[in-house]
Amino acid sequence: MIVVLLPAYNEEQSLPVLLPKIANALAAAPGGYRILVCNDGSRDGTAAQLERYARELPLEVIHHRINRGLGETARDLFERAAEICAADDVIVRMDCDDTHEPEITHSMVARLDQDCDVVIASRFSEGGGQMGVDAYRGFISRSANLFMKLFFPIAGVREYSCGFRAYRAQIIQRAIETYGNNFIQLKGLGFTGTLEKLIKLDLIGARFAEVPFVLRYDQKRSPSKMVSSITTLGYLVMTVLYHWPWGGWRAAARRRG
Ligand SMILES: Nc1nc2c(ncn2[C@@H]2O[C@H](COP(=O)(O)OP(=O)(O)O)[C@@H](O)[C@H]2O)c(=O)[nH]1
Ligand SMILES: [Mg+2]
Repeated sequence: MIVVLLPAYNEEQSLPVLLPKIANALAAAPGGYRILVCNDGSRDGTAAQLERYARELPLEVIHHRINRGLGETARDLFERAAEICAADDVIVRMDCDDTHEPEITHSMVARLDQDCDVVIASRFSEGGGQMGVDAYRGFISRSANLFMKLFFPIAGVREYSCGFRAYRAQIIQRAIETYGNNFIQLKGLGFTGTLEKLIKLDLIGARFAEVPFVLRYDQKRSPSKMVSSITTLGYLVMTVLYHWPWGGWRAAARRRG
């Protein structure tokens, strides 16, 4: 089974485009599929759209009455997925803003089957790229990824910040067992949790690979919700937490063996 996780915050315009695309792409998936959406206190018509699609598709919704941010939303989605998945199921997390094409899921799952635990849809892999990203955002995103590669080198990974990834359910279950609520520790710091998940999985021995992916920012209907100042602060906090010699994440992982 493939379980698709969607964090949604004010995505009434994108969901009616994205959900049918997911259904089309995965209708023939051998073990079937399910969609798990967390509606994170949206103030637009997101809830109504989800109610409508839940009648047609295998769709489950987690509601946050208050907007809690991407970190807490991801935690709830991953914990629920870990609950409903068997060890060899696949968890795919993508954005709700119709910039991640569900079709690519197939190449991600195929790659996952060849001996890895996490497959990243990568703009920086041969054949990948991005459309509709302005020069400023392109520069920021490239610099951020170089920073991450320098401070958190992970074999097989060049794309650190894009949240479109496929995970073997087993590795998520193991991470939640190992870290508990600290699997995503920096919940209040914007989009930092996307990077934190990679690092925490690396520290428990996950194997990574990338498949090429073109980010379709040109299809984005909603304004970006990334607050770059908070996310940058999150990266800096994480750099200290990771490298801190006395009980930092890396030191703790070494102690665990
Ligand atoms: N649950 C939740 N999701 C959010 C929040 N902010 C952003 N998202 C979702 O996270 C994903 C990434 O946000 P997005 O605006 O696409 O960021 P960008 O692609 O980096 O510009 C989208 O699916 C958003 O709906 C939030 O506060 N809560
Ligand atoms: Mg996006």
